[in-house]
Amino acid sequence: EIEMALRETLRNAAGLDCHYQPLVRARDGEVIGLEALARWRHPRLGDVPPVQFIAVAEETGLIGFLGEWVLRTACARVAPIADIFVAVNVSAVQLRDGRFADTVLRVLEETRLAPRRLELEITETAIVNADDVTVCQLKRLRSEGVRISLDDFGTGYSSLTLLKDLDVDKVKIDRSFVQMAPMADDSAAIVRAVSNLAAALGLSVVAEGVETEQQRAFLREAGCDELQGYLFSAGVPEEGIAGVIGGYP
Ligand code: G
Ligand code: G
Ligand code: MN
Ligand code: NA
Repeated sequence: EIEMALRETLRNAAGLDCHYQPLVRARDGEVIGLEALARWRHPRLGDVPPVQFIAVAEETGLIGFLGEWVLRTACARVAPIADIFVAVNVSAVQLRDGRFADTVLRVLEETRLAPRRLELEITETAIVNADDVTVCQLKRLRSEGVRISLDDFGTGYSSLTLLKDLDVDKVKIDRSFVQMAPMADDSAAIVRAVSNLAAALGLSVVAEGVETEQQRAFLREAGCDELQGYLFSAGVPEEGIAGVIGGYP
């Protein structure tokens, strides 16, 4: 039933929406980016959680359409906002389609967003299990200036030593580690280790799921470059963007 409803929704984009959550520079609290988060409200099914409809879209081959809709919507919305980048989540299934890189580059042209202002968030599992088509497309997009970030880092099975071989610019430390640090010593140690290694490899580090000032202070001290979480703002609809950009000193 979700599949039928999703097909119908994608045909006219009704009920589909894109929310935006700020990414804050750890050093001074300036908002430097916005992560696009897909939302879907169906008249009968109500609010369907993204993990659920994205899984359905992946299984049914609808993810290409859905992903392109989110990408175009988010790029168009953020392009006119000076000095802010947009981060868009990309599923492993999208990357295995050989047309993906072309689609991204076309959307950038259409929306007049400079490639450097787009960041594609790929999960750790997708990158580690990347096939040739995926690897090739990620290289091409990076060579055009698009940034790649490794989402939910720490939840997969990759090792820290693998980081140096991956074609990525940024690592997003999963919120499960962020939220246990600074209270739990082992999580704090993981955050410090990832942050130090990433710095040594020239990668930026983002901490996700920051909810308290105590976490913020710890993460800044641990060397994270960017912070994201409810402490600053949850995802907001596009009308709310003006209210969440600016600074969180
Ligand atoms: O707020 P949140 O519930 O939006 O997101 C839940 C999960 O869904 C996260 O892992 C997030 O990365 C994923 N997600 C949200 N929007 C998109 C999207 O447009 N595409 C993909 N592939 N994943 C998304
Ligand atoms: O996997 P991904 O990082 O794309 O997931 C984004 C998800 O994390 C979204 O569902 C978003 O609503 C959620 N999220 C963002 N900030 C916080 C936070 O501070 N705490 C919690 N619990 N969830 C968050
Ligand atoms: Mn993400
Ligand atoms: Na994440």
